[in-house]
Amino acid sequence: MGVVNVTPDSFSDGGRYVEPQAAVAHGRRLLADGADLLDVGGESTRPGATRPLVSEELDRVVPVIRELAQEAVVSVDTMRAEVAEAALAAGASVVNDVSGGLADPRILDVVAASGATYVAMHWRAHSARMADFATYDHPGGVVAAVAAELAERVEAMLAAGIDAPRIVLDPGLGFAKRGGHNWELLRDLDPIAALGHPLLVGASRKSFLGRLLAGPAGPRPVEEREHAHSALVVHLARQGVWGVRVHDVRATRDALAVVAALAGRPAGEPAGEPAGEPAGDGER
Ligand code: PMM
Repeated sequence: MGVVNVTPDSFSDGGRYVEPQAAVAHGRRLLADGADLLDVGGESTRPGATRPLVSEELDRVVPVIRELAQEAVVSVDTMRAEVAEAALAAGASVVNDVSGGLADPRILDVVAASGATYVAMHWRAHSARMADFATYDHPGGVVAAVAAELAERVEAMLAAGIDAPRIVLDPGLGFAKRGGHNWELLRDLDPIAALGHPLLVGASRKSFLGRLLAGPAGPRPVEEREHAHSALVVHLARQGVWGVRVHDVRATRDALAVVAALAGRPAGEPAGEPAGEPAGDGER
């Protein structure tokens, strides 16, 4: 899942694709790099962010989705029913809701009525306050707490009429989680996978990677976290996650090609040569 943030203030790429044509061009680059779907969002969820007006969010995402949906599978990254509805009408077929239906419960009805795929992320509070909610005193720690809270959300989705096979779950790295929480979740996704839905994971460029790679000057800058992220992609692919939400699709495809080659499977479309081809290109 390639990220198209149509926002002035996302932590990883804020302001670069606010103009619709820049966002569309970026989406096309991600497709050329091998993205399977494009996630178009108009609200930054960086810690402390203030929310845009509904009208601003609509103005940001709808024109971009209308264009990209003609050439790609598009998801809309929104917590708002009204935006989800407009995005689906513009051609999106997936709703990626970082709040898992908690921010605007009516979104579940919109998704149910449309038959769209629904990505439900673990979430506790809006970005301005989420740091206050990063405590997990469940006896099984953060992993059991996230699995239990996602299980409750699944109940609400099913009650709203969303078909079980259309539900994808996401542990919500960095959302009401401290660095250690993210690593605990990445080490043990099994209790979440055991809920019986495909998993999506968004680790790309997040601050816990910046802190992992910190040097004397402080955390590693956002755009220099890609190698560490590729290592995570290998880890996640080997556990069979359904998707990874990423900013650098090319690097991700490369990591997935390595995983496929090691498993003796042909790599996905954009990557590499068939296994067993003789090395005749002068390279080692
Ligand atoms: N992270 C961000 C935004 N949307 N959606 C899902 N499903 N999972 C995530 O982890 C997630 C998300 C924040 O990252 P960005 O500001 O780099 O887009």
